[in-house]
Amino acid sequence: LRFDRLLLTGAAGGLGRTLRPRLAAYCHRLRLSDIEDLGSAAPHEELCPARLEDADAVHALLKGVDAVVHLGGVSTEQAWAPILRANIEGAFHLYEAARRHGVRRIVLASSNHVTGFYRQDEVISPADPMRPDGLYGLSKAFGENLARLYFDRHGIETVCLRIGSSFPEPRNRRMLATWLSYDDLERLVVASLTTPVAGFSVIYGVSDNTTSWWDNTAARHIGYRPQDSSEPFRATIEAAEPRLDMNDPATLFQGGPFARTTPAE
Ligand code: 15L
Repeated sequence: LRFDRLLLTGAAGGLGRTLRPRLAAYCHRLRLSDIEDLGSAAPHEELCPARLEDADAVHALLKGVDAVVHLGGVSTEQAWAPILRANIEGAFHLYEAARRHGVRRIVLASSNHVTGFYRQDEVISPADPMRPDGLYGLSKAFGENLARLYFDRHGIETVCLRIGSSFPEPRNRRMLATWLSYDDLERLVVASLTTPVAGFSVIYGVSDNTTSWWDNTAARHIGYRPQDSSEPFRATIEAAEPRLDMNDPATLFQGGPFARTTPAE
């Protein structure tokens, strides 16, 4: 057990529900937050529902916490108002609260949609300029820059995880490149929490897939070694999706369907 108290935000979401039982092994107390129902608390758990745009609630959330896994916020492309409240104002409140309460390490769920307008025939690294594929990706770009500011100015360490597609199995052709297995997700989050020197790091959250758009050499210093691959799913996925529409932005760009024009725009 490395931590006295860890905070997991977005604990009722897809990845929050996945990490909730897995993080128990690394802390004495796990504080869980979301706006959705968190169910009932296990003996080691503290349930703290909070809206991220509520500064007071977020400050209370960070009190007495050693490190944060921040998954909370909007996780899809949608209208600007909810993105502004949860991902921009919410991220700001989180970092201000971390500063005020002396929290030294944050693992930030960023997204591959920070660079979603690179093409699928390009291999990029975290050093390449951001190219968000929509308002959601833009909000994640803000989160990464916010984290950078709070490291440069206040020494709060952040590992920004540009998560690809984390589901039980890859679901389509694109996910052959972007899939992050749940076991690799746990490896990545635990490495990000426990590496002695994290500084400000940006890493793609992806398994060891044969097809890859992301050079993840930058992940080596935190000790993340993916052990899963989408390759065993390839034949089934390609058979189900034999043709690709080469005029569809979802085929051309790394962000897939997020790179299409949406009603929000
Ligand atoms: C994301 O950022 C979303 O939160 C997730 O639901 C997936 O759609 C993922 O990206 C993806 O790119 O597959």
